[in-house]
Amino acid sequence: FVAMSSEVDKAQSAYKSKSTIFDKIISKEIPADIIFENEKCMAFNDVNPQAPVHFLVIPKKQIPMLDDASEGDQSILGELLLTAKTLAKQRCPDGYRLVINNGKQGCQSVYHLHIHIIGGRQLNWPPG
Ligand code: IU
Repeated sequence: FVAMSSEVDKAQSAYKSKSTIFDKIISKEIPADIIFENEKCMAFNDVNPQAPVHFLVIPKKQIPMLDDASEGDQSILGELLLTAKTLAKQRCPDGYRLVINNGKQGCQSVYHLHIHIIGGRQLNWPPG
């Protein structure tokens, strides 16, 4: 018997909805450990960190998943990546990893596009 990891569990039962908990973090309705914010995006520490450094970079615009991003999202996608890089470089000078989980089998549990930035220890490859 192998127990299903809770992250997989969550992803199995997650679905797209009009708004998510990340919208409430953006609007400050619920608190988060915010490390960066500008008019287009926000970064905050993950509540369930998988490494010494684990934060998320999200667009303020509602894009449920990478699948939903379009040509018109080019500049926000670039902004997310550059924001992730700038923050990661400061926090993880020896290296880090970016991850975007997309859909059920990709283990996505919150349907608001987000980049995971993970580091602060030696990471393994391949991921599970
Ligand atoms: P995923 O890629 O959709 O599986 O990642 C969602 C992440 O959001 C996951 O790592 C959660 O720990 C994290 N998270 C959070 O930081 N704050 C929250 O309120 C919720 C999830 I809900």
